[in-house]
Amino acid sequence: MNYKEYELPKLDFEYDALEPFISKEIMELHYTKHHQAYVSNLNVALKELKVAVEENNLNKTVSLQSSIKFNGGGHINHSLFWKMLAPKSSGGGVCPQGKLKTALEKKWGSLQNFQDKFNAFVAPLQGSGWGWLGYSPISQNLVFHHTHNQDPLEPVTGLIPILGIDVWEHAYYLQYKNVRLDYLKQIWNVVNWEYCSKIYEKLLNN
Ligand code: MN3
Repeated sequence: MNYKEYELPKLDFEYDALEPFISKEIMELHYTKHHQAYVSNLNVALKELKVAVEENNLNKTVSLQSSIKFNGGGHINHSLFWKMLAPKSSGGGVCPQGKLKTALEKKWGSLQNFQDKFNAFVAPLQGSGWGWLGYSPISQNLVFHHTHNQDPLEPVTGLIPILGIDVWEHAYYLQYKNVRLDYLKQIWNVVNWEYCSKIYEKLLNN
């Protein structure tokens, strides 16, 4: 059972590049402290899992699952999140094009209405979690979903993430205080729709 330890992925932009919508302070803490902690704790849990499996220690093996789900989910979710954001100067906030644009407009009428409905769906999420625009391979439809804590969308629900927004307080509190909806309204300015559109087109072509 050999494997490579997980690492923090490289960011495609500077910490201050999403300002004024996401502050440098939030971005730096979020990436270097929060995301790093998920990666480090995942590696610790996997190291312990390796030993537990080799020792046929089933109690220990089972007890490690929640840490792997939480920290592994945190790593999956944040790695996606950084790709799904882009500074304005690199196309952040530019409306989706192609098939994703068509699908969003077909279902929600307009991009603005889609964003309003997404915000209204995600803002009331109790506690910490993520808001998602997912693709259901079964209904072949775009759907809203939210997951709690660091539950990653695809492994937990089977939906494929097209867009994921972190709504843990650490993602916005230093700038938007307790007003999660204000953060959600502003984040559309830095959504990397080009990246999201590529995921969607790839799914349709498979
Ligand atoms: Mn986070």
